[in-house]
Formats: sequence, C-alpha cells, structure tokens
Amino acid sequence: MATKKHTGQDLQLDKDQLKASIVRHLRSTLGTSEQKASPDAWWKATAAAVNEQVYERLTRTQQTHFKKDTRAIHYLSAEFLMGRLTSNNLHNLSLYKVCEEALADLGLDLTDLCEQEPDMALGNGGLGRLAACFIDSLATLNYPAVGYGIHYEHGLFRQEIQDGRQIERPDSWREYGNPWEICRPESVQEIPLYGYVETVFGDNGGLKKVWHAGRKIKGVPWDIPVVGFGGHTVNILRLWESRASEFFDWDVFNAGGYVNSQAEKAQAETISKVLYPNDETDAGKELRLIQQYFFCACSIKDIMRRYKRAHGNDFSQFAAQIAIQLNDTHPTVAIPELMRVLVDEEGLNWDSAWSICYHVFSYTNHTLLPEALEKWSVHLFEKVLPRHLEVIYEINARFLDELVEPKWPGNDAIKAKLSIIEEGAVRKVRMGNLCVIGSSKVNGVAEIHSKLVKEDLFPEFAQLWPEKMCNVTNGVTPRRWLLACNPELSALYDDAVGNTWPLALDKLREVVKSADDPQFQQKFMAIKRRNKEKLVKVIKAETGIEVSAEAIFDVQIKRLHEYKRQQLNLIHIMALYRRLLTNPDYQMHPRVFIFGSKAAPGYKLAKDIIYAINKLADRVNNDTRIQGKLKVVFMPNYRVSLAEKLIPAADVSEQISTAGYEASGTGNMKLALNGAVTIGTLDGANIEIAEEAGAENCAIFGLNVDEVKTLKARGYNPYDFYYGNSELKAVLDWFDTDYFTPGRPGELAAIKHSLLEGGDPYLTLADFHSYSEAHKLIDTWYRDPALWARKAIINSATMGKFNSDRSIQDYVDRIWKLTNCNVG
Ligand code: GLS
Repeated sequence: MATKKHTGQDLQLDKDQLKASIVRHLRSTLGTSEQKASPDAWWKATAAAVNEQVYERLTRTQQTHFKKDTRAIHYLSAEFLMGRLTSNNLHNLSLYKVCEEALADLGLDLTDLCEQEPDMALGNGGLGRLAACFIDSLATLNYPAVGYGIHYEHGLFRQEIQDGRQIERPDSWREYGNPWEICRPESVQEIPLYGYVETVFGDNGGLKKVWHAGRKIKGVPWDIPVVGFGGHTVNILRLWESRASEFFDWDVFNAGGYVNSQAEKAQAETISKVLYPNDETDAGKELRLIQQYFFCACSIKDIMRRYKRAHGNDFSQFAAQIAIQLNDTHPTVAIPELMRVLVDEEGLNWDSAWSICYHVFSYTNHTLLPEALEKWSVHLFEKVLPRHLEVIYEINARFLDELVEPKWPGNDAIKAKLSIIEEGAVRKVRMGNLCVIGSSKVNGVAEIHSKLVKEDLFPEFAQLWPEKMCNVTNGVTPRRWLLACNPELSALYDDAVGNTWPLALDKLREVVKSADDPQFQQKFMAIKRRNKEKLVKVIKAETGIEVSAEAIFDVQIKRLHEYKRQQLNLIHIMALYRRLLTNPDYQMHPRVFIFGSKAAPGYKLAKDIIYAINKLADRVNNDTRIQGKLKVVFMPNYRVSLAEKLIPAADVSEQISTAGYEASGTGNMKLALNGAVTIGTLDGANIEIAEEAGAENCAIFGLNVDEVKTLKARGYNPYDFYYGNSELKAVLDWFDTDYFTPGRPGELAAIKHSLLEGGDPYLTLADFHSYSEAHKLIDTWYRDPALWARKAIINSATMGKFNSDRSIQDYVDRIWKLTNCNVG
C-alpha cells in the first residue's frame, strides 16, 4: 500500500532535484563519488540535501520570530531523547516519498539508509522522550520555542547482553559526525564556578554582591533544527558542550604547568561528557550539580542576550516575553541564577527581580518517588555556587516570613517541611521546594499523578497556592509514533478518514464505527501481521531466537525498575511455563513475551531481573515439551529506533506498575495507538487510556491507588500471598534452585529475597493473582479473532487525546499563554 502525501507545505522539490542535490553533496560535501561512497556517506549526503530545505525554513522562522517579537517558551531539560532524525525530518517536510524514489533511482533503499543513523540517546526514558515529542509539537503548532539541554558526548550506554547479563558500553553517537547539528561559535558563553562572594559598594552607594569565580567554563552551543510537521516552523534545540576556558588554561600553561592545564581541560570537558544513566534517583555527585548549573547558566545567558537585542536594558517586558519550563527538578538552579543575574548584574531590586522570576518559571513534576526529588548538600552548594546559596537563603527567608508564618503562625513543623533547606546532620537544599516556590505553575503529567502531587507530595503548597497546581496529561507525537513507524496502518487511516489525522489525531475516532466491519478488521489485522513478520526477522537477527508471527506478541518495553514490575511479568511467565509442564493439555494461544529494557548500572536487583529474564528465555525457548507455546525474548539495547520496530508489531502492551508509582507513562500511549491491547493497573495515564478506549477494551487488574495505600497502612505481609497461593509459592521457590541456571543454584535468589524478606515494597505478590486472571482474559479474547480485532482497532482509534499537540496546547492555554507565530 502506498502512503500518500500528508497535509503540509510541499517544498516544491521533485525527485530529480533531490537526486541531483544528493549526488552533489556526495561529491562536494562528502568528498566521494557514487562508485566509492559508503552507506554512511550516502546517508550524510542525503541529510545534507535535506538540510538545504531545513536551513531555508530555519532562517525564515528566525527572521519572523525576531520581527514579530512574540512571547516564546524556553524548555529546559537535562534530557532530550531524540532518536533518529532522518525519517522524521523527511516526513515533516513532506519529502519522504520523494526521497524514497530519488534514492531508488540511485539504487538505494531509504529504510536501509536510515539504519545508518545512530540514535541520539541524550536521555534515559520517558522524561527525555517526552521533551523530544514536545519540541516536535511546538514547531508543528508554530509556537516560538527553544529547547535547551546538554550536548552529551556519550548518550545513554549501549547495552550488550553477555551470558544473560547486561554489560554497559559507551555510546558514541557522534563519533563520525552528525549531519543534523550546527556548531554556533558566535554564541559561546562563559560560565563561572566555585570561588567566593564579596560585598562591595555599588554605584548608587548601596551594597552589592560580587561573585569572584574560581574557575570559568566555556559553553559551546550546538543547534539541532526541529522541523515542525508541514515544514513551516523550524525551531531549534540548543545543546551546550563544555570546554575549557582560556580563563584558567593559559595562566597555568604559561607557568609551565602543562600537565595541570591538560587536567583542567579534561575536567572542564567532563561536564558534558556523560548523561547520568539514572532518571529517578539523585546521583549525589558534584559533577551532576555542575552539569545542571552549566546548562542552565548558558541558557539564561542566551535568553538574556536575545531579550536585550530587542529590548535593551528595559526589563519591564521580560516576563511578558519569556516563559521558561523546568522539565523536572534538574534545571531548578535556573531560578537562583536568573535572580543573581537580574539583581547582581542588571541592578534590579529584589522585589522586581522576584516578580519577573516568578512569572517566567513553571515546573513539571514527573515522579513521586522520594529519591527523585533532588537534594544537594548545603556544603556542596556553597563550594560550587556560593552566590546561589545566598540567593536561595534569601528566597527561603522571605517565603517563610511573608507566606508561611501568616498562614500557619508559630507552626515550626510546617516551616521545617516547607523550607528550601532541610535541617539535619547534613543540611540540604531541596530542589523540589525551590521549584514550587519559584514557579507560577506546577503541573503533574496525568490526572491521577497531578492529584497525588497536590494531595500527597505538596499538600501545604497546594493550600498556599491552590491555583498554582495543575495537570497536563502527557502525549506523544503521532508523526513519529504512527505515521513514520507504521506506514501501512497510516495508509489505511488515510483511506478511512483522510490524511489530516497526523495533525488532528481525534479524527481517528471515525474508525470506531468500522471496528466490527469484517473487511476493515481483516485489513487492520493483516497489517499487524506483516509488522509482526518484520519483527520476527529482527528478533532472529538480534538474538538468534525463532518466534512465530502466529503467536500473541506481548511487549514490555521501558526502563527496568522494581515499581514498573518486570518481575511480575517474569514470575507470571514462570507460572505459565509451569502450567504447561504440569498439564500438557493446558489451553493457551502461543505467546511470545518480549522485553526491552536498560537497568541503571548501579541498580543490582534490576540487573538481576534482566539476568533472570534471559535465563528463563534460554530454558523456555529450548524446551521441546511445551511445543513452542511459550517464547521469551529479551531484545538488547532498547532505544527509540528499536521501539519504532517493536511498537507496530505488539498485540499486548504491559503497563503493570504498582498503582501510584508511574506518573504517566508514554509507551502505553504509543502501543495502544498502534493497536495493542493494554494489560495494566489503574496507574498514571493507563486510567485515561481506559477511559478513552473503554474499560472493556483493556485488561485492567490489581490494586488501585487507594487500595495500595490501605494495604500498606494496614501492614502488608508478602508471606500471606506466598503461603496463600501454591502456584506462586512453587514459582518463587524455583528461584532457589538451579533450574534456570544449571550448576549454579541460588543465582536468582535475590529476586525471591526482595519479594519476601525484602518486604516486596511494590506489592508484586499482592497483584499476582489478579494479573494472572487478566492474562487469561487476554488469551480468551485473542482466541476470538473478531473480538480481538475490534478491541485492537478501538484502542488505536481512540488515542486522539494522547497527541502531544494536545498536551502542548494545554501547556499553552494553562501555563505559557503563547500565541502562534505563523511562518510563511
Ligand atoms: C518519568 C515517569 O516515570 C513517567 O511515568 C512519565 O511518563 C515520564 C514523562 O512525564 O517521566 N519520570 C522520570 O523521572 N522518568 C520518567 O520517565
């Protein structure tokens, strides 16, 4: 089935022009020829040809934004999980088909060429990928926006599996150059660190603070053009790379300290070297605080520079022109940094500066896990950012005196709780509190999560500022997560509802009326089948495991974490295996359980779970007694480009976190959009997915948020479930044997231990029975092809709400108050 051109501006480039441009770039930009060119050179030449179109639009966008001088959003995020850009840019420029034909003429296949591109893995998981979807939507909706982040030399580690265990290898995504980024030496910034603060007399006779830095670091910006769908607006993602600044380098060098100067150079460059491979705990490292300050300070300087170009030193328009979104607490230090710049460098008084800051900043909370709310020791802050600590003390003192004391007179307990400073043996700066105090809006990322942010995480703040707390449910871009990754389903939807759906995903609801139409069902399921057949080949190539597209493809793809409960999936597969062994007549449709997941390198239990999945896979996949009814596949190195292959082929989407722990999830949206049926708890956005698709089209199981709270309050005892369910007991006891690790008994015992002696903090055993029943339901549904097709179609057709364009429009309406800026 051929894909049609979608709405959006046709760039008037035909096949022959594009072909000529690619060949020209092959010769003049890549310095090679059609005869000699490697696939990498062809890919880069194609990107260069596409960039001619991108740069044209970029320049026009920047000129329009400058001329119209409209309010803009600055999205500060320590992570942007961009994945690959070639196919995305081609689709958004309406050039995909043309490019496919141009390359075919040259004897090349566009899909193969896209495989040349390394993923830009500058993020860990959902939080980073959300930022990438959001900047796509901002450009698509023609909003002036800049994404700011860190130009990590190494993205998230590359995962290899050796004898079932995760091995981390460095990810060198730009080792051989990346054609999508542009270095901008003209916008280099210099960032101070360390040193001391001096109080001096200012020009007006008053006292003034001067920060004498102990060291300066250079921030070099790399711009990645972000092409909106339709190609009208091209915004930028600006990523900062750290370099040694001449400030210290030459002094030391001239004094003969070459080795020292080299060491300092290396230290400076370390700042943007690696992404911390953990998004839900506080790495507690000086380097991490410096990383955060580095990119925030560079970005604030950049924002200032652009503001001053239009408004000079008149800051009266600053808050009207500038909105800054803090993507989680990682960029919190931007708040005291803007205060410092406004007060110390621009000479504003405290109140004016605070009023600006307060109106400029907003904060998104992405998790309730207490370990994720960053805290830095006061001592560390004082050493690295001495002036910022003073600013924070001042913000805190005013907040406690002017707001907390009048509201709760004499209540020291509340003061201690709301204070930015946590008292104790090691005094700490609470970044979450600073974010809430310094932002005009605070949002959670799904209805239930925002409710819990208000009621459980920040209840007193919500009493102080009820209007500050709001919700914006996450979303995903349908351009990458349907149009580009599932071309056949896209074409089917074009035929069914017209080709405007990539900009109006709600349109797909019209398809619900065809959910019982046998012809439509046949087409829909045939596409799913072909996507599965493609994945069968990928699985074989990546793991050597043979699976059949006849089976149910049951997919759990996400970071490995106990709260996400891959261990629940694991023990359920073990239970199924046991049922098949003990009862050869056990009725079930063949099932392939597919996992994709990275564990933080220091997270021992998570790595043990990966090992257990792989050991289980070895055993199950090679056991002829079960006649191929069960297969287990662990796909190594889960990343965006792999997700694009797994998602269109999934029948079942595993969203099984303990209720109250997954803030939203976004994989759940992508999978349902591509026709997978969710088996899930009432957690995060699953609740809203079930509302949209209808609860009867999802397999909901387990304790809900209130039940989790009640059980925990009552005193949860996992042994009750262990002794109360003989199957569960038998499965857990298996971990003590060498059944899955021949000759090495007890290698998997840590998992059992965590679920029993460890107290099972994520209530895995409590939800086991209900999960197992939900899986029986899935099996029954699947064995009725018409019933299954109906559910799959309805799931896909009703995901309109989870378009990231809708999320962005919610941010615009509820928080940012932007107006569109149409670029011709
Ligand atoms: C996360 C949450 O864990 C996810 O539930 C959420 O979908 C995502 C984006 O809002 O943010 N928080 C986090 O620290 N990492 C995430 O993926």
